[in-house]
Amino acid sequence: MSETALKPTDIWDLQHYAKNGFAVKRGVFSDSEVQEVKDLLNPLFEDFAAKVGQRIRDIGATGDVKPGTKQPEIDRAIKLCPELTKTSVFTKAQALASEMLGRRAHYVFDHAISKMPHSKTSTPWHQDRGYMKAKTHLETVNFWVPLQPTGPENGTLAYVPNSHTGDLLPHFRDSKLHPHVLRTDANDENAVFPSLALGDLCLHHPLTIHSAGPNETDIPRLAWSIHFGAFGRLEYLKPSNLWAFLRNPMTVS
Ligand SMILES: O=C(O)CCC(=O)C(=O)O
Repeated sequence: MSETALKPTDIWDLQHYAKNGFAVKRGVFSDSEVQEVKDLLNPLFEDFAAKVGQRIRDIGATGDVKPGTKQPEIDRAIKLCPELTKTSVFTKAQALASEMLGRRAHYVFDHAISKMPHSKTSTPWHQDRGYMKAKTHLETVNFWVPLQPTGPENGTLAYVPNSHTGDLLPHFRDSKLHPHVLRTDANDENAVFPSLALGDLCLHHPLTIHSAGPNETDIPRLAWSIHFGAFGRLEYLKPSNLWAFLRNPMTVS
């Protein structure tokens, strides 16, 4: 584990992002802005087992394990709770994405993940683009907003610096893991594990290799990921993506 790449108090720096494929921005949100999102997301996780479906799953709940007890996850929480788009967390992240893209950024995708207390479930190394069918390219900026202080002890996002400059790597399913989960083989000897205070965020490129480990603490580790791109969800319809879809129908995220 290396913290050295994170020594600057604020690596919100487009050069750092361009070089490493991720960045951390400190103190973006107030406690009440974070709380606002928690108050909207937490009810979505209630009675979780009854809600499991295509976009709602617990990747730790394999075999007899009850969904909701390990790592419940909700794709496109915004569809279930449109008020999320009115929160400062959303609008500030969108403004930062616009700064990065050099033009107005639009929503593409979001998901919320609650790593339950003492959940040993990990999110294996992957590139976000690995979850799309081959040749589907969305040029997004992918934010990860932890809703409590987060570090290696409760499953912060870990990054392999500079991994976004290579190709999309092969991603595999693993019979020991939940069927939704994909993993790639990563050389993680230089991986960094940012410790984030309440109000900090990190963001990454869709090809940056990242993962999240177990939660060894007594409280859930809730995080909200939001992806923005210059064309929003319309980018799925650009000819090369439509062609990829027609050749190999996918579940559009
Ligand atoms: O929050 C997690 O555990 C993993 C999130 C992740 O991989 C992502 O948002 O891309």
